[in-house]
Amino acid sequence: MRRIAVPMGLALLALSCAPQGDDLAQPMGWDEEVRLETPTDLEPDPRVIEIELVARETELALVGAGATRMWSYGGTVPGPRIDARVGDRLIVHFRNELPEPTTIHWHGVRVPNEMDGAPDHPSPPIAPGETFDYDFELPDEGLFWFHPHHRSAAQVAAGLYGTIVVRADDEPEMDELVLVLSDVAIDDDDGQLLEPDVGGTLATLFGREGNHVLANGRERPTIRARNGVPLRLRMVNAAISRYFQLAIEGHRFTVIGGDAGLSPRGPHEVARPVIMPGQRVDAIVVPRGRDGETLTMRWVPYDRGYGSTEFRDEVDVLAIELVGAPENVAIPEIPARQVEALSTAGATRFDVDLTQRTVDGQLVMGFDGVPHWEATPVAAHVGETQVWTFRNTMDWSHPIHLHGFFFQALDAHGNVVPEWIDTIDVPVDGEASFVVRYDDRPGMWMVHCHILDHADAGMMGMIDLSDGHDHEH
Ligand SMILES: [Cu+2]
Repeated sequence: MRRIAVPMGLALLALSCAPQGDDLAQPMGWDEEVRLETPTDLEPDPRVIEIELVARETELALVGAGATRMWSYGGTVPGPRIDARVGDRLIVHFRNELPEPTTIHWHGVRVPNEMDGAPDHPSPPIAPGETFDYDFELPDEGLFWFHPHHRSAAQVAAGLYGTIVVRADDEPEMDELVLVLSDVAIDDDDGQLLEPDVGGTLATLFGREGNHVLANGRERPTIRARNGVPLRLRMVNAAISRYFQLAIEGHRFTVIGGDAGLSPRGPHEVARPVIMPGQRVDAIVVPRGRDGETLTMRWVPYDRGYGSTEFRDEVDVLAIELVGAPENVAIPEIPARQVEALSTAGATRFDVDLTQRTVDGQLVMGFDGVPHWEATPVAAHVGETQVWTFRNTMDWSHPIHLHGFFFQALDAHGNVVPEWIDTIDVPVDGEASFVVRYDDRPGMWMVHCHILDHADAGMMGMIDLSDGHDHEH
């Protein structure tokens, strides 16, 4: 009896865990409350991922017991997690079943311009009932995400966001959780989403933060973690305005990566990582305590301008239930990444003031006073290097995101920081600069504030990247 009991037990364990991709070493059901859907791959070629994706209205019990009418990719919030390897081709057969047009933007992925999801550049938004085939390569490692770029504040706030994990061949083997941080604005009386323009101009200026903080679509979900064993948290901030500053009592985070996979800086410890809207942070925590103790990862108010910290409480984001007596497992060796600093010699320079004004009683935000719908695109050429400097005289920070290209930040002394990123914070009464070199993907590219209320109010510019060939003849 004893001899067959062991393999049977193992087989049962494997049956219940393997389909979800669980590591057998982790506690049973460790990620049950935070598991992200993984879509069915229709293509047998291991280097091609071909999936169907539908955006539609979905009723979900996100908060409390009642059902909230959300918009979702494939019926869940967040939408699916697409798992890939560097160099894979991703084909997404997308169908819009929403009552309004939409697009999908693949945040951080260096896609060809026609796959970027910028409305009318070159394709118009996908009308209700229509389809669009996205098809591109995943050239870089890292955690990426996708979301609409048409009425983005409203559509993302309604639940439209999903993730792509692109793995390199040499990533460390360890316990890992992809964590999609967001929030949702719900009328707690009827359980339904608040209108996207609730609060009017002042709310737009501040950037709307939902009244419920979500981790993988749940309010304060629980994971079960091995006590004293390093846990890799691959985090993306999918909230439309909220900055996530995170803390775990008595613990520190070892940051190993960001927007573009593992960081060339190598592992570095921080007490409270901050993740801007759109940004990714890859960090290891070693959860440790008594057997059965629950640690709590909290959202801590972060000063992103007027009203962002005053009279605000911390919010529990994720509960970590410790399983077993504490072990002493070291953080595994993190593979090194080398990134060369871009040279700013000969770069074209652009200085942009981030602005707000009122036109006919309407709030208009923009670059140098001009909203994106009136802006003249900035000309750029393939191979050109540009240095962009954003100055912020407003009362709120702006996380500026460039589509299609990674860039490198300039520090306070103007030195280039050799790390690829795609979002940079422009603090209150401050400025921020980045250097970008355009590779051979001509087209119209967006650069905008990732507080999506700000982007929709006009804080966005266009870069018209040409390859030097005259397409008129
Ligand atoms: Cu902004």
